[in-house]
Amino acid sequence: MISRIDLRGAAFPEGGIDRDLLPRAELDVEAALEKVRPICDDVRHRGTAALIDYAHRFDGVTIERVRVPAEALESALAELDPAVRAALEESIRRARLVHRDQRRADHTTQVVPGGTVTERWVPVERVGLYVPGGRSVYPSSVVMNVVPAQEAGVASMAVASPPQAEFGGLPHPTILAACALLGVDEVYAAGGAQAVAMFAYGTEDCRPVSMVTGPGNIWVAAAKRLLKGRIGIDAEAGPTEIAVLADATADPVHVAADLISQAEHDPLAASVLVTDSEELAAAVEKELEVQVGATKHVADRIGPALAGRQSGIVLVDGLEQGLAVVDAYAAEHLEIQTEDAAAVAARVRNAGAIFVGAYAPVSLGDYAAGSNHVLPTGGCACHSSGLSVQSFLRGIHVVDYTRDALAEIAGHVVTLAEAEDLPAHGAAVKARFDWKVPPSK
Ligand code: HSO
Ligand code: ZN
Repeated sequence: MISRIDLRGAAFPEGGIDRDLLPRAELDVEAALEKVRPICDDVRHRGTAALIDYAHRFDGVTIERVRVPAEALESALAELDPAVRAALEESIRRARLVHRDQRRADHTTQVVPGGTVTERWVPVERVGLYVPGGRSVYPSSVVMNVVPAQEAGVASMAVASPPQAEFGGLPHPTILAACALLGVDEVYAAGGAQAVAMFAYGTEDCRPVSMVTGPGNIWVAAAKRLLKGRIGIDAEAGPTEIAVLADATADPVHVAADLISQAEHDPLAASVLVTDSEELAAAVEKELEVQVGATKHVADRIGPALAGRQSGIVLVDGLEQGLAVVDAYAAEHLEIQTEDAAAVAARVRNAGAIFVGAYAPVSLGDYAAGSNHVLPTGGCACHSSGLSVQSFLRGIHVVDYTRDALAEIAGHVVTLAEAEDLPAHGAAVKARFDWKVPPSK
C-alpha cells in the first residue's frame, strides 16, 4: 500500500540531500493559470453577476445573492450542535492565547544622537479569508484564519466559502456558525478562483481587500498566484503533508494513525515516515493495513494518498540521516517520535510545524493545540512560515533625523550616490546645507 525508499548506505552530501529523491506531490499550478485568468477577468468586469454564474457552473447551485445575510449567520449559530460549539470555543480560546503572544511592539533604534529608526507594526486594513468547501468543510480553518487577523488588529475582514446546493446556496452551516462565533459578519457564498477575484477586484457587494489568506484547491492557488501583487497572499497552499521522524522506540499504532490522519484530506496528501528501524517500518506497514480497513474515506482519499508516489517509508542509516531527510523534505507537519524527542526537534531547521513526542499528534494541532494549521506545503517550509499575527502586519520604518544628524552622515551619502552615478540623490542632501557637504564631525 505504501512504498519504501531505501536511502541506507546512500551518500548524504554536506549541502543536504537531493529533494528529488524524496516523495512529493506535484501540483501544476502554472497550467491552471490559463483556466483561471478569464474567470478572474470576468469577475473584475461583471462582479456579482459573474459570481452568480460561476456558482451555477462550478457549484451546481442557483443563488440570487452572494453576500450571506445576517440572519443566516445567526441561525447557523443558534442551530450549531452544542458539543461542536464547545469544541470550537476551546479551539478559539487556545488559538487566541498563542496568537496574542505573537503581537509585536514598535521598536525605536537610536542610530546616532538625533537620528532614529522606528519599526512600526501596522495591520493590513482589510483582508479576505478563504475557507474551502466541497470535499472539505473546515470550520477549524475559519478559526485559524480569523484569530491571527483579529489579534493583529485587522479592522475589516470578510470570509468567502463556496455555496452548497444542500444548504440553499449558502456556505456550509458550520462555517457560518464559526464565523458568527468569531464575530465575523461579512461572509460571501463564493468559492474557487472567483472568490479570490472577488476579494482582489471587489464587486458591488464586496469592497476590495489588500490581502487574501487561507487554504484552497488548485484553482484558488492559481488565482492567488495570478493576483499576487494586487493583493498580498499568505501562500499557495498545496495538499496536506505529514512527515514522521521515528526510531525503534516509536509506537507503530500511533505512527500509522497519524500517517492516515493526514491522508484523509486528499488523494494527493502526502504521508511520509522516515526511520532507521526496519522493525518499525514493517510494523507500521502492517498497522496501516489494519487501521485503513477500519476507517472512512479510504477509496477516494486515504488509499490513493498512501499508495501515491507522494507518500512512502524512507529508510535511513540513523538519526543524523533522518534529520537530513526531514530538513530536505521541509514538511508542512513534522512529528518527532524518537527517544529524547524534544532534543531531536530542536535540531530540525525546516518544517511548517513540529509535533514533539507521543502525545502531540498533528490532529491536535489541526484543531486545538493553540498553534496555527495554515502552514507552508510543497517544501515551502524551507523559506516560509505558517499563518500568524505577523502575516497580517507590515513593519514600517519611520526615519527621523535632525539637521545635525543628517549633517554628520551627509558626506557618506553623497559619496555613495556618486559611486552609483546618481548625483541627484546626493543633491537632495546637499540642498539642505546650501549645496555644500558639511565637514564630518
Ligand atoms: N491538516 C490540515 C488542516 C485541517 N485538518 C483542518 C483538519 N481540519 C492542514 O494543515
Ligand atoms: Zn488535518
